[in-house]
Amino acid sequence: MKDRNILSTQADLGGHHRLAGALLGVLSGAAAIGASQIAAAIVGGTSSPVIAVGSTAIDATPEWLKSFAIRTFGSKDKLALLVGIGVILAIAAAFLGIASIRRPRVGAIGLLVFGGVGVLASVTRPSAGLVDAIPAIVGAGVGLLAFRYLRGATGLPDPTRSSLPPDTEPERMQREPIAQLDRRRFLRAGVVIAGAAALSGAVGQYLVRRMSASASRAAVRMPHPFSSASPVPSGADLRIPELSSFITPNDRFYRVDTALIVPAVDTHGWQLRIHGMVEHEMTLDYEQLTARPTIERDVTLCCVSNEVGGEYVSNARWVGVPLSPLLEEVGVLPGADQLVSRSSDGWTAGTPTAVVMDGRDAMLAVSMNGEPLPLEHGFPVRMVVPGLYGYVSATKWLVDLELTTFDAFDPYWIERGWSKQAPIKTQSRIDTPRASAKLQPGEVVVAGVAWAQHRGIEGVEVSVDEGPWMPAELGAEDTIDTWRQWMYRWSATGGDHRLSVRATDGTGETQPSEEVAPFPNGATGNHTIVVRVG
Ligand SMILES: Nc1nc2c(c(=O)[nH]1)N[C@H]1C(S)=C(S)[C@@H](COP(=O)(O)O)O[C@H]1N2
Ligand SMILES: [Mo]
Repeated sequence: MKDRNILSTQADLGGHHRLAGALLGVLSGAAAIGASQIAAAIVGGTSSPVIAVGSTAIDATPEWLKSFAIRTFGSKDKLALLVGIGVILAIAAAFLGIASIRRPRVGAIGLLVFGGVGVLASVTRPSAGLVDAIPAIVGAGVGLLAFRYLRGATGLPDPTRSSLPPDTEPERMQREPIAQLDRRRFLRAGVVIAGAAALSGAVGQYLVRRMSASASRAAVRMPHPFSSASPVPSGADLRIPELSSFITPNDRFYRVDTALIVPAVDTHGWQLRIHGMVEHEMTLDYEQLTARPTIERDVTLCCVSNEVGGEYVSNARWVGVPLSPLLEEVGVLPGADQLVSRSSDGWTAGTPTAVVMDGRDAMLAVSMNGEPLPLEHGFPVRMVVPGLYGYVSATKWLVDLELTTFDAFDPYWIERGWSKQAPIKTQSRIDTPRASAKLQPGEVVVAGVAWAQHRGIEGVEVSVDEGPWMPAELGAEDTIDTWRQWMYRWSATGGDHRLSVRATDGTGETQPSEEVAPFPNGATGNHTIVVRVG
C-alpha cells in the first residue's frame, strides 16, 4: 500500500513541478557560484572554486585526452572545459532540485556535497592555503539560503517540518504539492535570485580577472631597451612650484577612455593579430612581442577634447616595440592607408599608415616611466604615436591591428563625427599663477608648458593685458615629441591683469589665436587667465 503511494506521488509530480524543481536547483547553484566568485575576489589568489575544480580536472586529465581537447577546441580548450563543468553542474542541480520538491533534504545535501568538492579542489591547488576554502564554503552557505528562500516561495509544504502526525504524511504528500505550487511567488523569487547570482557572478568574475591582471603586471619583466632614450636634459625641468613636472608620474597622468570598468588583460593568453591588407598575417604573443628590439622614448600624449588650458596632456618615458619594422615584416599592401588598432573591449582608432611608417617613433608600448603600463593606461600593450591625438593613435589594451583604407572603415570617434585626420595642434598653457590668484606686487614667475609634438617648440611668448608679446625663457628641449616648459618673470603692479600665452612650433608656425572648440579636431585659442595683484 505504502509503496503504491510513493510511486503514484512521484508520477503525480506534474510538469510545472518538475520545471519549478529544476529551476530551484539551477538557481540555488547559480547563487552559490556567484557568491563564491565574490568571496574569491575578496580572499584573493586563485581561490575561485569553479576555476579550482577546472584546474584539478585539467591536472587529472590523461595526456591523450588533453591533446584531443586541444586538437578539437584549439585555444578554446579551457573555455570548453569550463562550459563542460557548467553544463554538468546545471544538469546535476536540475535533478537535485526536482528531487528536492518531495525531499528538500536532497537539495541541501547536494549543495553541501558540491561545496565540499569545491573546498577540496581549492585547498589542494599548489600554492593554496586554508583561506582558499572560504569561497566554496561561502558559496555553499549562500546556495543553501537561496535554496530555502526559493523552496519556501514555491508554497509547497516542507514534509520535514510538518506539524501533522507522521501517519497522515503519505496521504498529504500524495495530494497537496500539486495543488499548492505558488507560481507567481516562485517566479518572482526566482527572478530575484537569478539577478543576484548573475550580478555577483559577473562582478566576482571581473574582480578575479582584475587581480590576475595585476598579478600578471607584477610578474612582468621590463625589457632592457635596445635603443635607450638620452637622459632628460637637466634644464628641461625648471622645477618651479605649481609648474607641471617635466615627466608626469603615472598616477598623475591624465586618463581618457570609454571604458566604464578598466579592462583587465593578462599577459598570459594575450595575443596581437596583425592582418587585413598585408602579404602575410602575423600573430604575436606577449613573449614574442617583447623579445623584439625595443626603443625607449619620451613622448607627450594629449587628448583632442582638451580645452585650451585643460589638463588632458601629460608626458612620459615609454618603452615599446617600434611599429614600422613590424608593418614591414607583414608587408603592407598598396592602398592600405589606414591602420586600425582595436582594444580588448572593442574600441578602435585609425592611424594613417604613412604616419606610422615615416620614421617617427610609433611604437607598441609596454612600459611607462619605468614600470609595466598601469592597467588604466592600457596594460599590457598600447600604441603611442608621437604627434597625433590619442583618439587616432593611442589605443590601450591593444589586441588587434588591421590594415585597411580610410574609405572602408570608420573607427569609434570617427563614427561619432570627429575628424579622421588629427595631428596635434600647437598649444601652450599657464600653470602658475592659477586663474583668479591673488598676488603681491613685484616679481611674479609666470610658467607653464607648450607642446607641438613632432614639430617641437621654438618659442613661447607672454602678453599682459593684451600688450605686446614678450618672449618667455624656455626649458631645455628634450625631443621634438615632448612638451617644453617655459617661464616669464613679470613685474606685477596693483590691479586686475590678464595674462596670455602663445607658442610657436619648430616649423615657425605660431598657434592660432582664434578660439575654436575641441570638436571635431582639437581646440585652438590662447590660454588667458585673470589675476589680482595687491
Ligand atoms: N581602448 C581604448 N584606448 C584608448 C581610448 C579608449 O577610449 N579606449 N581613448 C583614447 C584617447 S581619446 C586618448 S586621449 C588616450 C588617453 O590615454 P591615457 O588614458 O593613457 O592618457 O587613450 C586613447 N586610447
Ligand atoms: Mo582623447
